[in-house]
Amino acid sequence: MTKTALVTGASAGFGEAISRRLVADGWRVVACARRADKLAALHEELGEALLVHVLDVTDARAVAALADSLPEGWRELDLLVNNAGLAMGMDPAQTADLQGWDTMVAVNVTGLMHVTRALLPGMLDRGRGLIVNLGSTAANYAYPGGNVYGASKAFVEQFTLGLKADLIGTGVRVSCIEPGMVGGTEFSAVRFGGDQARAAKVYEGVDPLTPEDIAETVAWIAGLPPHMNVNLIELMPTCQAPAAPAVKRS
Ligand code: 8X3
Repeated sequence: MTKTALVTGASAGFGEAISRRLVADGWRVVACARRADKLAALHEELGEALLVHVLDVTDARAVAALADSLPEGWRELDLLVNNAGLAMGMDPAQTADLQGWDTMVAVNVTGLMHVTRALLPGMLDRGRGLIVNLGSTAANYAYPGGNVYGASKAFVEQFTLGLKADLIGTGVRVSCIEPGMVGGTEFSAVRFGGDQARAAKVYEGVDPLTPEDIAETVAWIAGLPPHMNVNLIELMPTCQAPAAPAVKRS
């Protein structure tokens, strides 16, 4: 039987690659994002296996109505990929833009929380389902300017583990993927407010992970037998390692 997934942030980057991969693997995908034009292009490419659903995860009312707003036949979700997320700015906490902080919390924390809460009842009724949350290595390895972004991803990790505790015995599984450096997405450009040159510099001379690597991981987790749960999985490109603690010498 064809399985159905819902992917947030499906208009670009990881979400787009994950949607593409799931469809290639025989899934049907409800692709959620704010940008209708990007979703329409993905629909054009992937066809009827992809359902476009325009959604802003920070719109609490739309998220609360999410399960009921899906068309008949698309409501029995086997997989939720909580992918929508962003980093805004890399300034130190003492000078960082508060609006950027609020947006990160609204999307990475509140949005993820609300989407999860909206879709959990259906999974519990059916006694099966999988939630895959996109975290980050930034959750566990702090770096200058990572402040609220890292903290929001630490939330994603801990929320995943909390869900795991709550969902024991229900048949619903939950996983957190924590990638390090991934290239080929708009993540870095968004982080630097559209400064493409600065964004590109991050990946200069490195061979980072790709969105397809993340999609591969989601596909692997989603294909595991029902008795297996990946709690947390951390990924880095071969050229990256957790940084040593900083020391300020006089
Ligand atoms: C992104 C990882 O290290 O580029 O989640 O902030 S990092």
